[in-house]
Amino acid sequence: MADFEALKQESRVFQPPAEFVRNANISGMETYQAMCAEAERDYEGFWAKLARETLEWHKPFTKTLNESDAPFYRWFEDGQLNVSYNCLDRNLQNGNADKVAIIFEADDGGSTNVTYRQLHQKVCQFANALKSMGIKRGDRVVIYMPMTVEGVVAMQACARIGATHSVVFGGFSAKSLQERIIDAGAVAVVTADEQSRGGKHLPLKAIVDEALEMGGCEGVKNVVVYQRTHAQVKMVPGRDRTMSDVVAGQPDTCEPEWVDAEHPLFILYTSGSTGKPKGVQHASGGYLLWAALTMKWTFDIKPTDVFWCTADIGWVTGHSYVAYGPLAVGGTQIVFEGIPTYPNAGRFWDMIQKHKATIFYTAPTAIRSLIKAADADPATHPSKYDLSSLRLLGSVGEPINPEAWMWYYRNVGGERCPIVDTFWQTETGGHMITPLPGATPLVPGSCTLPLPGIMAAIVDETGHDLPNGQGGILVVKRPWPSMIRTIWNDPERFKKSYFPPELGGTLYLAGDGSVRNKDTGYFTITGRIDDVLNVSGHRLGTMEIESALVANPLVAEAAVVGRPDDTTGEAICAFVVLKRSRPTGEEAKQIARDLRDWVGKEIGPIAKPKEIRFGDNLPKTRSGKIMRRLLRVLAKGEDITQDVSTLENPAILDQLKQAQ
Ligand code: 7RM
Repeated sequence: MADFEALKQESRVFQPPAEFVRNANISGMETYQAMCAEAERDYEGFWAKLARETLEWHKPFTKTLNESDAPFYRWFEDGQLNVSYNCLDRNLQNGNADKVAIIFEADDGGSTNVTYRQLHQKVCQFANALKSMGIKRGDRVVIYMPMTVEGVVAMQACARIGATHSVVFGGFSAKSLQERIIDAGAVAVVTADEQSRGGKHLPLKAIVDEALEMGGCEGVKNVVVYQRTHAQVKMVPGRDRTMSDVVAGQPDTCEPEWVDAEHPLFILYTSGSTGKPKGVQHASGGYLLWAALTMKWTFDIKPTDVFWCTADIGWVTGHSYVAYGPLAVGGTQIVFEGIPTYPNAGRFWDMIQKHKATIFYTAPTAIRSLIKAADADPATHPSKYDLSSLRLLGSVGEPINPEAWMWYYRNVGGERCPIVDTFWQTETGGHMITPLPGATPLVPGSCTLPLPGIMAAIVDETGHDLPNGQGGILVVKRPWPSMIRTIWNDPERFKKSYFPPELGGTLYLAGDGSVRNKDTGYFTITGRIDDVLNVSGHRLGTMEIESALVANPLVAEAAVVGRPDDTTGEAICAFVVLKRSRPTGEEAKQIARDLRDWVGKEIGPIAKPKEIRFGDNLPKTRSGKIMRRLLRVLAKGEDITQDVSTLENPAILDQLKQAQ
């Protein structure tokens, strides 16, 4: 157990405010420790009790965890429920009907409130519309939508009828969208005419058309178009209809489809270490349980809170902490369509002031860019706004450096709000390692300790426990309810990726390195140990970007690495060998620009390399393996000090050293 006495000696430790300790849902370190001990003592009993208290079951479960087909774990498997019922109907019955569920703020600054009753009606109408198209339990529906109430409605409506949604982030290209539609075997796509971000209108429907025209998507029989901007878009007769058309005349109630707890609620594609994104499949019961519980534990949500998670519904954070978690606990939340820097970099602070947000959850990359912006334009500094409504701050998506943490703490939180630095992943469904605001003393840069019931540990390459102070591989020793169930269409890859035989086959491999503090046992995440990059909190596989580059007719070979970046955390650096001779000067610049656009088209703008360097070759071992380790050193602009005698072509390093 952690030695909390030791924390008192540390220079920068922030104790939970008295107010929090008095009122928090989990109050004090002793309570936290007692909960952890309870989970240790009776693991299944611990989870069963929480699942009964937190969710409403149509048919109660009698079996908590089935490990007979490990690592394909099954939770609450003989129980039945409906996720949308738990998020909406429950709130109509418990006095929340006229409570604001969503404060929607549009890109242009206009805002509207949607109550639980109204949201329920919208979801029911759209659920009925989906049913009228013949969409039924188990069918997959791809959602390619802007951050709007209708995006949440589309997700909840799928859940209501037992259809499995797969949300694709609106920044992904037609090609990426097509791949996901095919892999998921989608029967319908829900989209919008355009999205409005930062004052610009960006096409969505046209990208859907392009994706569907690429072929292989013949299973898609219906495309529903939410008219966000009312732009003229092509409508294919018999396939495409507007959202207002399909809901017109639909009843505003819809009997929920009761599904087994293990029924797939959604598939969300995420990058792995090979080229093809993985369709992470989540189950209804266990996933919702953790989305709701972490709202209560990590965010300490109370009936009067105004919760704001800035993540897009295209990412897992927008699933758990926009579309499901806040509704499952009857919370009021802000849904924001726009971007942090429009009309200026004070937008977040302005919105917190305007809507009196009490809990604010964003990514370190946003904080870092707003620090820079506030330096450049003091009018956008948080001190220019009244942020006194805030009581809790959160961080997610990548490690937060202590400098950014301190700025956030001082300038946004007014030194009164705890910061919960939440470590988790698409695969984990919800928070894993995070402070509890009414219990955990905070240390900037550390995500502190695992939540009760989460058996996180650090091991070596053979799966053996490492002592505190020694860096290693982050694993989870026991299954937990909201964990990934499988990779859609690829159970073998699921086993190999997350339960590798080298670690013994029973440990969940997160893919991150970590180290625990010698005295406190606090975890610090040291970054991915595989070929996954984290650029502005977005997960991207190096192989994915390499495949996109070599698909260009000019390119013979490409190697992609990450390098540290002050704002985006990591930046993408690509080393490219062309089929023709190595370009230099203006020509190199032009080809680099073309290749960046190419990657933007192949994957999406988020995957565009920040830098491209051309070489006659890449550094390779005698057996032909590209030495990415050396390329990472070069990308950082550092000199190579390692022994390069095993290289086939050491001379190439000099050529690749220079940025072009
Ligand atoms: C929620 C999300 C997951 C990867 C994960 C880490 C990194 C996320 C933190 C973090 C340090 C954090 N899902 N990561 N949160 N690293 N501290 N608080 O981001 O699937 O898109 O990414 O993100 O590397 O493995 S994700």
